[in-house]
Amino acid sequence: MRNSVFLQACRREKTAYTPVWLMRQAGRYMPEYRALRERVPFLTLCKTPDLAAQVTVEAVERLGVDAAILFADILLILEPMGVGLEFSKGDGPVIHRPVRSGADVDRLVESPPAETVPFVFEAVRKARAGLPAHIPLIGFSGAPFTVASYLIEGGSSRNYIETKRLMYQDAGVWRALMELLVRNITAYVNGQIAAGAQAIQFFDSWIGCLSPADYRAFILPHMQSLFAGITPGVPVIHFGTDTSGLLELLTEAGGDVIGVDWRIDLDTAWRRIGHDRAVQGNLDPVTLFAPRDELRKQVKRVLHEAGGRVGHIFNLGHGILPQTPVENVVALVNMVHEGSEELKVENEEEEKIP
Ligand code: 1CP
Repeated sequence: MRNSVFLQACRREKTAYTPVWLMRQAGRYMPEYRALRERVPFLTLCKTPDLAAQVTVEAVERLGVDAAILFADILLILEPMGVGLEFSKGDGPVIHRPVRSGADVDRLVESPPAETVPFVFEAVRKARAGLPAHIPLIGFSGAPFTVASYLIEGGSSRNYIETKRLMYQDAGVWRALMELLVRNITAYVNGQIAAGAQAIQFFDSWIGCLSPADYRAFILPHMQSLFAGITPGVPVIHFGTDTSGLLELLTEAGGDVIGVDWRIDLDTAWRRIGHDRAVQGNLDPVTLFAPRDELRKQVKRVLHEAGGRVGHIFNLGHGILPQTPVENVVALVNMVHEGSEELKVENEEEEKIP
């Protein structure tokens, strides 16, 4: 397993080719998944370890990617807090009793994930057992801000008005909420690691709505304490979108690998992050709707920007969209593998030129 290309890249070791996996690689764009979902509601699927493991493993088999990501959701940890989680058809997630005040934060139920979401850890064990030995399993959690945004807004949001209102209104309440989420998320991901997850990704999907000054004041210390609590030896990927204004701060917060979206060139991003960290990204998910030639051109551009340096994990800049044609996703994985081997040969030949 030490020789898995994905884990090697996380550790910034030399790899034979550039590893690739894709956020949301198991999900609605896959006919097999849609067929399963016709029979099983989403939350039931997440709570049935055999099925969650099956979906995790099937995506790897279908795509030929270099890592698996556990089938679960960042919102699963909210249900045991007593806020009423529902995935309604079409409208996305709903939190029935959103948190809007200090009294609401005080009412949040805090209990060990091993008791409240044992099905996630069981899914990790089953997925690990079902995967080929050389394919690592990535566990994950939402990061505190992104999780809090659902908890406070009551669902998806555009402007995060309630979240920021709470953040600006009462520093003590905000801190209490962040500290509770950090404790909970730490136990949750360490539980996944104990069950067999070999890397962890923190999804801070909506962090890009914050100014750098607000990130520093309201988020950075909590992210640092989150990273400090993770079981050592397991690489952690720190992912966000719309983070072009925040890359230095995300790096300061922590992570062995920093996720980069497509709104910035990968080489520019990597320079700002520093070449002493690995990076993951950063193709626009919508290029998967482009003709093959354009897709290939874009894949080559990203690989070129990575410059054959150690520590690049190819991914999209955000998750695969549900309408994406599966065959284009398979083609992308092959293009990354072939393109990075070609680039490696070119680089080696250049080195030989006196
Ligand atoms: O209808 C369905 O089948 C449900 C769709 C779905 C799926 C397939 C949801 C509901 N969650 C998931 C699985 C999921 N979610 C995975 C595992 C699959 C994989 O990656 O292969 C992961 C890693 C997530 C993480 C997740 N959930 C994020 C972070 C990633 C991202 O896209 O930024 C977020 C924000 C969520 C919340 C969520 N879950 C589901 C919905 C509809 C939403 C809301 C998204 C939004 O607010 O726009």
